[in-house]
Amino acid sequence: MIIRIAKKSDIPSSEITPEDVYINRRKFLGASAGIGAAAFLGCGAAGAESDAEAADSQDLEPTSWDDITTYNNFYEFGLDKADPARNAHTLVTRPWTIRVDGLCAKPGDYQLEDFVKPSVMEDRVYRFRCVEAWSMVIPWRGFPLADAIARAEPDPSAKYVAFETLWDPDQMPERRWKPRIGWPYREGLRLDEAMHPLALMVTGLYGKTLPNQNGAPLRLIVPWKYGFKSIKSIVRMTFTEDEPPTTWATQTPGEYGFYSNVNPNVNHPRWSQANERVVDSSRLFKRRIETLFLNGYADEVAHLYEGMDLKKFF
Ligand SMILES: Nc1nc2c(c(=O)[nH]1)N[C@H]1C(S)=C(S)[C@@H](COP(=O)(O)O)O[C@H]1N2
Ligand SMILES: [Mo]
Repeated sequence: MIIRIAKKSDIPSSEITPEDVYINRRKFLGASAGIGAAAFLGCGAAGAESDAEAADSQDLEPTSWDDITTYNNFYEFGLDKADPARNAHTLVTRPWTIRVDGLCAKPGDYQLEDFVKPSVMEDRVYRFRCVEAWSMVIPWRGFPLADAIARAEPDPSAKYVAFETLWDPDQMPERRWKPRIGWPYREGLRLDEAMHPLALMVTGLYGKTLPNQNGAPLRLIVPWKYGFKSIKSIVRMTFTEDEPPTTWATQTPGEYGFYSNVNPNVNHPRWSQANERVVDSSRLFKRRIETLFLNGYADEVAHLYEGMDLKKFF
């Protein structure tokens, strides 16, 4: 297995450019990129793997606010990418309670305001890779999941942490898929993965409050895993001894595993994971880049999987 070295995976808050700077930079880059695309007309757009540009782990040019907030997967609000932005206004995010339970010393029902500690909020620009082979670069605002876990004081017997999304058919219009997907949406991590400082509990985007379609008021972001691990609108966090059942791995076990680490060497049974389409509606021509092992975060997280056969534990 080829392990590509990630040079820099996140930008400390001190280096974050405010949104207006992002936007100006983007306009400038967008214009020059347009000329480049026109010059290469005829070279073929999306498609063949060999056409994908080499990915640069340092290229963290953020995707636009509009793309991040209108091209979503949040099946409770519809199956089309545009549905969550259209429908998620019915989600009521205040008051919001998070139940912490299972194997821990401090279980309980926490109000959002008590669960989120404003003093430890950070801005992090992460690459985000969906299992459907598209990607974005997203400036999240949140706090380390490790903080929330430490406060719950998990028992030594706890080996995993499971999460659940709100399921309220009155607020969520996509009821037809309930039997197939088995909502509430569930996800989980091994506890050592969850404690890794790159794993974030997210409450914001571009320094603003997280829009409902992106998983308000509280979602998970695990940047080295496929996007579906990053569960939205979390109402429950449970510590367990055994690997918890997760939505997609339960639904289609041959296609989605519990680990779901981004891995260009392990294809989805129905498509390649070797490269990804960069979501950017401002570009006339689709751009594809190579997918990096562990989404470019191998330097930081590859040790978590030492000795594991990642083709078996996909
Ligand atoms: N509750 C819930 N969480 C979810 C999903 C979902 O359908 N429901 N979709 C997942 C998938 S497949 C992806 S790619 C990301 C999309 O996050 P975004 O819309 O903020 O880009 O959310 C993940 N979390
Ligand atoms: Mo996804």
